[in-house]
Parts: sequence; C-alpha cells; structure tokens
Amino acid sequence: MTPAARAPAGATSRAADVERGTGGPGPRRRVVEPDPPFVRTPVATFNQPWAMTFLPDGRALVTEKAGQLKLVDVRTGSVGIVSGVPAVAVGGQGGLGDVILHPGFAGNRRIYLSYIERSGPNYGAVVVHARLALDTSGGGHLSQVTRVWEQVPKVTGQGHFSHRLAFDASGKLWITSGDRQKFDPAQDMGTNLGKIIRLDEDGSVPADNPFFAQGGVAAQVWTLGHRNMLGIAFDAQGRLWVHEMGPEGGDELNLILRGRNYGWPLVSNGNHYGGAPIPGHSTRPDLEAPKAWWTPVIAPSGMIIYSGDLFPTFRGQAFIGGLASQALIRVRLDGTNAAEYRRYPMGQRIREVEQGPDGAIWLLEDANPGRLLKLTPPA
Ligand SMILES: [Ca+2]
Ligand SMILES: [Ca+2]
Repeated sequence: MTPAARAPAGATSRAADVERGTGGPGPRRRVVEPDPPFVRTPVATFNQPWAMTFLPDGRALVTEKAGQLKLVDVRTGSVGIVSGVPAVAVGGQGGLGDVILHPGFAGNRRIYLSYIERSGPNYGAVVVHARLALDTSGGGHLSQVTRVWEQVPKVTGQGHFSHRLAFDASGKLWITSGDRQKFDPAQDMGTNLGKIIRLDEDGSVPADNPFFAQGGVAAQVWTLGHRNMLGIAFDAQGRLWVHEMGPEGGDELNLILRGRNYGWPLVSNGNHYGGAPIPGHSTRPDLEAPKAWWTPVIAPSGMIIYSGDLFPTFRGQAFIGGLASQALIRVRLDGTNAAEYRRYPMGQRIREVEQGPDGAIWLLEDANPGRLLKLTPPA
C-alpha cells in the first residue's frame, strides 16, 4: 500500500530558489520554495474517478466513469451518492465525464454534466444541466435534467470524446469536443467534432460566435482543428488555455483565439502511431501552433490555472495531470507564452486537477480504487 502521506524529506537542504516578481520596479525578491513544494494527503477513494468540482459549502462532487456521481466531505473523507444521473454508455474512454457548477449555483442549484450516450452502434458526448438537491445524510438527488448540447454526428468507437466543461466570467459555457479518433471531422464544419464549442448557459448559440452565419453546428464552433482536449482553463486575464493529446508525440497546450484553426489532422508536432509522419506546425504558419508541446507525450488529462493564496509561488501557473506520465506537470504562463517549469512524479495516472476554496490543490487518480489527494504546503 502507498503511505498515507509523504513528507518532503530533506525539503530544506534541497530547497530550490524560485524567482518571483514584485509587481513593480526594483529588485526581484527571492522566494525559497521547498522541493517538492507540497505534501500529499489521501482523503477518499473512488472507482475510476474522472472529474470533480467544489460546492460553496466546501464539499465536492466527484464523477466516476462508470456512471456514479458522488458527494465527498473532504474534511472527513465520507462519500455519499447523488442519484438521478442519466444512463451513461460506459466503455473505452467513455462514461460519465465532467461536472461543473453554474456560476449562479448558490441561487439556482444548477450543475452541468457531460457523459456518453449510445445510439445503435454509435456513440457521442452529451451535456445536460440539472438541479442538485442535497439530503441530510451526505448524498443528494438530481432533478430537471435538461439537455443543452450533443456531439454531431454520433460515430462508432469509444475514444476521444474530450467533453470537458467550463464557464467563463461572462457566463458562456465552453465544451471541448474531441475528434472521436476520426481525424477529418476536426476540419469539417458540418460536424462539431474536433472543435471547441461556445454556448449560452441554456445551450443556445451566441450570435457573436465566429461561424454563427454558417448556421447548423458550425454556429456553435469557437475554434477547429483539435484532437482530444481533456483540460480547459481561463487565466486571470480571461485568456483561454486548452491542452490536447497528440498522436505519437506532440501533446499540445494551446492559447485559444477566436475562430482559429489549430491544425489537426493536417499538422502535428507528433507522428501517427506506427511512425507515419505528419507535417509539423512550422510548415503551416496559417494554422495556430501550440504554445508548449511534449514529445514524448505527457498524456494531459486535466488542468487548473492556480489562483489561490496557499501557494503564492504557484499563482498564474498551470498544473496539468498526466496519465501516461503519471505526473503533475507545472507550466509557467508568461502572457501568451508557456513552458514546462517542473514535473512532479505521482506514481499513478492523474486524471483530474482541481483547486479547493482554501487554495489547496486536489488530484484524482485514474484507477480503481483511485485516490483523491490533497496537496498542501509542507509544514
Ligand atoms: Ca474540475
Ligand atoms: Ca495543433
């Protein structure tokens, strides 16, 4: 068994200096950061957990791929069940996916879920909202389940759904829609596969979307040319960052700009599986190149851009969970540039990264049992 918690042995002697700007003219302050800069504490376990989000009361919702929505009291580790989740098609990379709160959750109790739906031999991601009622025994129930979006068309196979969700500061709903391992749909505006989607909270299409005039599913599209995007986050300036899995090499972190084409499958900094070459991003300056990329791959599966107080030296940096890399990848964002800064081995595939209300960082392991880990500064 893994130890319950691991102290950063020799943290002081192996301390790494981290530079931090003072925000004004004058000498930069030197801030000493322990290495690693956090201790990890397991809090609960789940069956292949996929995503989590915190409620205003400090508890958290956790999705499990097999279709269960759980409510965890992170102070005690006790876990309850939220019933009323729609039937989910489980298999391959698909099942119950992301969970986020409506920006007005405190008043309307509305959450958003993504999951996979089957139609005959075909599959596709759908997004619904629902009203969450909590009971007094540590669980809850969903009602008024209402569909807001779906992948078009449903196709065979159970990979590359993406289906990560986020709200921006203006209340628009963002959805990552993967290429479903079908390649060409990412460049086909007759589908919403391989795209980043921007909608109003009820699923209607904002008239200022870049392809609104084309109608159909094209009107939903903000950007195209994407592969499999499992992390989406806004920075403090409102810039949208999305990471995507490359094929054999070429994982990407992209800065998302209105109406742009991010190249898949025309260009990639990786090759097809088996080695067949794909032209690199540098061959097509008309297509948006990633701000950071990884070969060998990290298999990025979830991301936050840190904004809390508990880790002052983390602010404004991205933290990405890695599946194949079994690591937490720390990326420095400098305006519109990005570069990996540190990599922390976690010994398990990391599926989800979340920031708690007190600034702690929370991770979900992609396993059964998969642990919920709390990362806090060393004492
Ligand atoms: Ca989350
Ligand atoms: Ca690309």
